[in-house]
Order: sequence, then structure tokens, then C-alpha cells
Amino acid sequence: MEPVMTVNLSRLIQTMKESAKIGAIPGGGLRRLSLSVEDKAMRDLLREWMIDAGLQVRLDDFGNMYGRREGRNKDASVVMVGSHLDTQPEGGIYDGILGVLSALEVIRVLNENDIETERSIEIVNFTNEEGARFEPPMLGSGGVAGIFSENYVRERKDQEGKLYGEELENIGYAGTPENRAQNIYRFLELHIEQGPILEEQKISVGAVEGVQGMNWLEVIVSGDPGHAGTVPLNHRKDALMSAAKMALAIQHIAKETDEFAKVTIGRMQLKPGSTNCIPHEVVFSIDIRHPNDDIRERVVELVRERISTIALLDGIDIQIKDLWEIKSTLFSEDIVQLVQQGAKEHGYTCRVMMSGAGHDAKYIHHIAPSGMVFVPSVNGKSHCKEELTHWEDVEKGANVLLYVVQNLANKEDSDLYEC
Ligand code: HGY
Ligand code: MN
Ligand code: MN
Repeated sequence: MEPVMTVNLSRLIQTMKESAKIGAIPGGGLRRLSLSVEDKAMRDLLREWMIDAGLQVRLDDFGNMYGRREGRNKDASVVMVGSHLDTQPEGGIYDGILGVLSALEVIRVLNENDIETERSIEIVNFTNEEGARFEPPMLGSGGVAGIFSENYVRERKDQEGKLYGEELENIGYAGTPENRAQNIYRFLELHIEQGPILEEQKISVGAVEGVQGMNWLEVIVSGDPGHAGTVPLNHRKDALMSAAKMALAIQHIAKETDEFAKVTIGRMQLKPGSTNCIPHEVVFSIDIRHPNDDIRERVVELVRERISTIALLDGIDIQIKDLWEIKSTLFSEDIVQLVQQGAKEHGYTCRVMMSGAGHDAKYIHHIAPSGMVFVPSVNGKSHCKEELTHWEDVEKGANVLLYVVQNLANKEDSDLYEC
């Protein structure tokens, strides 16, 4: 086993700060929606960095970007490392980005120390992990994992009706199906925790054992249009007022079902959206999550029942669409152990934990044993410009990533994963 190596923190910070300029918004956050001009600019920069690092760059038909560093055994299955560069509308500078740029730093360290590995290493940027522009999330990794077909992904529309496939072509990042990730030995993703646990418990590294299950639904509530000044309240079929009752009922269901149930109404649009018009249509999203699939499914069932009853009592129409569902996933035990071993070798505190957030590793785990390394989020904040992870914690996470990648990249084929 090679000596316990470390990353070049100042170079990693520099790279992260460089990326944080692309799509920067006032207050220190990022708006870099997938397949936007900002995403293109970041992809262009990543491609430049990959080429500078001597990587063979390729693109698949979902727009996923790969940079390959050949190993001694060109036929052996590869170690893939990475995450995503797209952000939320008011995202932070670490979510996903840290995983891609730490993977690049791992390559840079191996290069400058002339370390050749048995296996090839591929770093990856997965398209549209967030699902902020094109729903559902994780379309790039889900496409590679065979969850979503190329047509399904290409036909996804954003809120302005623009198509994923066309937007991908417009930014010049449409690749080919034969370039999709394949023959993966292991996949690894470094990511910020996006929650409060590591910080509260003063632990430096999370060895992620899995990702909780989640559902995305869309609800369309249809009432009657009318004038704000003339229609008596008891004659109204006000879509917004019914939607408001539904929102409170949804939160109540989660609270009464289980302490770990999480529900979020993240977007709500109403029509016609004028101060003096009674809203006749409200469309809103529901994000439901729980580590236990039975409980999560129970919450979904209760939500559907309760909001349908509210619609009935209010005499309005309701349509409930199932947008997306992932079941709770457990990662590979060998990677969880390797992450813990890496933390131990470096003398870092470490704990095993589930992820509350969804990640590309969840879908890649369908086609290759996958795992994740977490680093603490200050105040547990993420998906906002207040997202912050201290550089000394970034360094620890990246050092553990380097350790695990080096270890995996020199492992024999004997323990190849049977899909
Ligand atoms: O939604 C999620 O959990 C992830 O951050 N995209
Ligand atoms: Mn992420
Ligand atoms: Mn995210």
C-alpha cells in the first residue's frame, strides 16, 4: 500500500474558488442550473482542467463528462470518482462541486507523484443531479444506470418548456451512448453532508452507508376564476385556499407519522397570479423522504388520501402526479469500511451515517458498488448561499477520498462486483 498521501489544499481551494466565480450570485451563492450558459462555462473550464491533467475526456448522450486516467491494466474495470456541477437556483459553492473538483485533485496528486495505478481511474461530472431545472433529479446518473431511457431524459422539460435534449445540444455537450460509464469496479463520491449531524457531533468524516428513499409528487388544484372584489367568500372555489389547507395537512401527516419523516413543498405556481383575481389553479410540488420505505410509502398514501378529501369537501378538482421515487439504498460495506480505514489512517474522527440528501451514487450503485464520503456542513445548511464547509474539513474529506481511490485502483479483479 502506498504511503498515506495528502492533497494539495491550497490548489484545491484555488480550484474551488475559480469554479465559484461561474454563475456567482450576490451574497456568495451560485446559480448554475443544468445545461444553462453558466453550466456550459463551468463544463468548459472542467474540460480544460481535465485535459491539463492528461485525462482522456469524453461525453455520453446524457451530457455526462468523463476524464480517464489509464492504469496498467487497461481492461480492468475502472474506479470512477465524481459528482455533479449543477446547482440549485440559490445554491452553494460546495454541493456536488466539491466531489468533482476533489476527484480532479486526486488525479493531480497521482500525476505529480508519478503514481501509476493498476486500474484506470475516471472522474465524472453527472448532468442534472439537482432536478432544479429538469425534473426529476439525477437524470445523468439515472440514465447511465438504465433507470431512465435516453428519450425520457431528452424529452424532460423545464418550467419554460425547453427540452433537455435541445438544451444539451445548444451548449455543445451532447455525446454518444457508447461513451456512457461502463465496466465500473467501484464508484466513489465525496459530498458535503448538507445536514447538522457531523458538525453537532464534532466528527470530521462521514462514511455514508446509504441514501434514504424519496418521492416527488406534483399536485394540480383547480377551482373557479373570479373577481377579488365581487365574489362572496362562500361562493368561491379558491384553489389557493384549498392548496393552503393541503400544505398544512401534509406537514401534519409527516409530524404525526414519524419523527424522521420529511415533507417539503418547494415550488408553488398559481394562475392567473394577479392580486385582484381569485386563483383558479395552483400547481405545487411535494418532496417526501424517510429512511424506511414502508413508513415513506405510508406517508405518501396518507398525503394522497388527505388532500383528495380536502378537494372533495371544497368542491374543487385535484390531480396528483407521481413524478419520481427512489427506494432507500444501502451502499457497499467494503467501501464504508475503506472510508473508515482512510479516516483512521489520517487520524480523523469518523462515523457511519445515512444520507438525507439524494446523490448520484445512489443510481450508480445499481450498476457498480458505490460509496460516499461526507464532510460537515456548517449549521447543517445547504441548497442556499449560506452553504459552508471549512477548508480544513474539505482537506480531510479529500485526503480520505485519495486514500480510498488509491486503494481501490490497486485492487485485483478477484472481488469484481456481480451486478
Ligand atoms: O435533493 C437532494 O437531496 C439532492 O441535494 N439533489
Ligand atoms: Mn449534491
Ligand atoms: Mn443538492
